[in-house]
Amino acid sequence: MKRHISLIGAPTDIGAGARGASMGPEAMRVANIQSILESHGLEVQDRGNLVGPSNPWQPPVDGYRHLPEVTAWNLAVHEAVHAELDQGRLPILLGGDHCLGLGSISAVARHCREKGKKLRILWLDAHADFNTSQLTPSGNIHGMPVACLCGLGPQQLIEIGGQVPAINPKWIRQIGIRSVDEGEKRLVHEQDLEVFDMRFIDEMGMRHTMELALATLDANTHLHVSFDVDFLDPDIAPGVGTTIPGGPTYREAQLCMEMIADTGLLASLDVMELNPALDVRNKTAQLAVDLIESLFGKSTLMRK
Ligand code: 5AB
Ligand code: MN
Ligand code: MN
Ligand code: MN
Repeated sequence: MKRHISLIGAPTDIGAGARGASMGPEAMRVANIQSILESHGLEVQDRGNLVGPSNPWQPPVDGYRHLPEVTAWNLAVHEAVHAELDQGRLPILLGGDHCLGLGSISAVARHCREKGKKLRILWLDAHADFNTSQLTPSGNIHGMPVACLCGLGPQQLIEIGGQVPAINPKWIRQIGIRSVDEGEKRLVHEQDLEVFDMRFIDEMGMRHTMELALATLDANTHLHVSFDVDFLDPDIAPGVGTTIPGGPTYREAQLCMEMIADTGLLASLDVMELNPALDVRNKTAQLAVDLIESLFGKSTLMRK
């Protein structure tokens, strides 16, 4: 894992169905993300916040809500994330809603192409985010970034990384999924996405799930984690726009993060969908920071 970290704030809720994820980056700072990572011996630079169009809060047009504004934000995220990777740093994107996973992961994919690296993406989420304009029940683009990355979406979004599709669906492992829309389900099957849903985690346990999700990595693999905070059970993480019951417990989430840390391959991270307007005394932001500590190698005892 790289020891030089850059925090990039993307304060927008442009792709979401509820307002408030725009306050996510500041809530993570208030929860001391920088000093806590520094306390683990990491060098951390806070690059401040990106700027982009404000949220016009309009209904969808042709199945997309705020497509021009979503495009502008994703272009800004793409350039910022790519610039950090180019400097050999590990970007942490502080969202912001999850439509920005497109800008972030397309930048990671571009970087991997340039450097001849393999890419593995862990998508931690209650949702598959695999809708298209035809399938979406909402028009909210935060429900579409994985499909866009796989080349299924509007031209201006799918081409952001300079190559269409930006990624191969085989590079993704989705974990914690428990809410997939009807048409979206068909597309997930059609594209053969590897999904470890909550039923799988219930039956097999988080340990076995993560062993499978992290199988076949090698020293040349860039590991990207896209952490939608609604992955977590809403009892412990109420501060998100789209809560779905039955998510990972505190211990399951910790184990998930610890096993990712153990690979030593984490090279970029998104922390998305945190919504301080719906949180209770910033506890969801604090929990996210706590889990990120584990992701960067904090453990109870010394480990070899
Ligand atoms: B999130 C829903 N599938 O498309 C849709 O939080 C919810 O980034 C999407 O995972 C949730 O509107 C998007 C119903
Ligand atoms: Mn480059
Ligand atoms: Mn999501
Ligand atoms: Mn979600």
